Parts: sequence; C-alpha cells; structure tokens
Amino acid sequence: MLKRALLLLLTILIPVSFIGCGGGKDEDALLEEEEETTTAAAAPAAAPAAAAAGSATVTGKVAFEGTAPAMEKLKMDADAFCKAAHAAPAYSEEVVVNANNTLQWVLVYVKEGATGSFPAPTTPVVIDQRGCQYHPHVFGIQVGQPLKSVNSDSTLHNIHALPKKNTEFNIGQPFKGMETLKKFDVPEVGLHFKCDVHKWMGAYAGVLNHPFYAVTNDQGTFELKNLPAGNYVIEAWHEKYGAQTQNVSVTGSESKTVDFSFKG
Ligand SMILES: [Cu+2]
Repeated sequence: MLKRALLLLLTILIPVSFIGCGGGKDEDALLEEEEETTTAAAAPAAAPAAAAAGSATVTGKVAFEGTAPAMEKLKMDADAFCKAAHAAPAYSEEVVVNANNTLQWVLVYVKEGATGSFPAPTTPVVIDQRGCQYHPHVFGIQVGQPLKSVNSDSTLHNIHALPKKNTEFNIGQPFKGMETLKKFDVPEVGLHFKCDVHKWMGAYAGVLNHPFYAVTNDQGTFELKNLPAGNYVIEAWHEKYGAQTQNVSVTGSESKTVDFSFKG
C-alpha cells in the first residue's frame, strides 16, 4: 500500500516539477485554463436565472421495495490513516435504505422539458475527501459550474473522474487542505469518480444544463423547485438500481407529487 502511494505521489510530483521549469506551449494553455477556473470561482455569485425560472414545485419520495441488503462494511485495514479515521466501522453508500424504507442517494432530475437558458452558478459544488470517503456520495452540478475537490485528510487521495461524455481528469491531492477546481462541458448523468489509492472510494455526479435536480436524503425525499410551467420527464437515477422516468405537468405555482419505487 505504501509503495503504491509513493508511486502515485511520484506520478503527481514529476509533472508538477516539470511545469516549474517553465516554457512549453501546453503548460501555458494549462495555466490559462487554471486561471480561468480560479477567476470564475472568485467572482461574485450570479443572480438566479430569474427570467427562465418559474415557481412550480415537484416533490416526492423514492421508496425501496423488498428486504434491505445488509450494509457493506468498508475494509480500510490496509491503510493505517483511513482505519484510524473511523472509531466505528464505515459503510459503503452504494445502497442506503433508510429506516422508512426509502432509498437515499438517488439523483432526481428533469430529464426532458427544461427549456431556456440557465446560467451556471459561480458558487462551486464541493466534494470533500474526508475519512477516506467522498462527501457527498452523489451530487448534481450544472454544466460550467465549478467543482471544488477538497482533501480534508492528512493522507494522499486522488480524484479520478471517469466520464463518458466529458473530459477525464485525475488529480492527486497528497496534502490536507488541497483544493482543485474543475468544470464539466456537457450534461452527463452517472459520472463516476474514484480514488486510485483507496479502491472503496467512489462518488457519482449528475451534470445538467439546468438547476432542476435533487438527491434523496435520509428520508428518501426530494424537491425540485422554481420550475417553469411545462411538461416534464422526471428521472430517478441510482448507481445500482438504474433509472426510472415519470411524466408530470405543472402550471404557475402548482406543487405536484411524483413518487418512485425501486425493487431490491
Ligand atoms: Cu483516497
């Protein structure tokens, strides 16, 4: 494990020291890109897309049918830091069935019907590497909105994005307090992140070109706010149980309920 971590650290440090030498075209492009993301993050928060947003709401819950599978304990023994970070066992968040028989970590979002332009918020979405787990486990983010990866652990993590439609990246963060900004260019639901040092670490993003998304909580509920009047296809996406869709129409400041149910 130590040998692997050292190797990974070397792969990170070698390109960094190379950039330090200055010169090449690629480096300039890289720095420019970095500057762009930093500037965007520092800018004041954009006003909400008032023109395009409405006042309808879709709320609901995601039920879990069947017997909840036993929570999977994460085996962190191979890494002394990660093991010591947890007084009690840590569990996988792949399948989290709540006490009220609902499912947590389901991304619920408008799949079809969101028309208009929704500028990306400049406030970053934060993904934290803490206790050798990603927090949050599932999140939504808009196209062009910064994603801030933070390492809160005094150990090496890397955040490796494995997109199918966006550009792959792999950022090593060997020290506590490190932060990196990245953006995504196109919508993509189920974008997977992993850490190459700790194989149990995983997270998923829904990259969307509008703000109408939510992730189910420990009550299995969600709320899609500020919807303009319209006809929508709502999708509920779960990393293990797949995706389901339902149609809903809303007018004015109407509030409608859409419930989903996944079979275990
Ligand atoms: Cu890690």
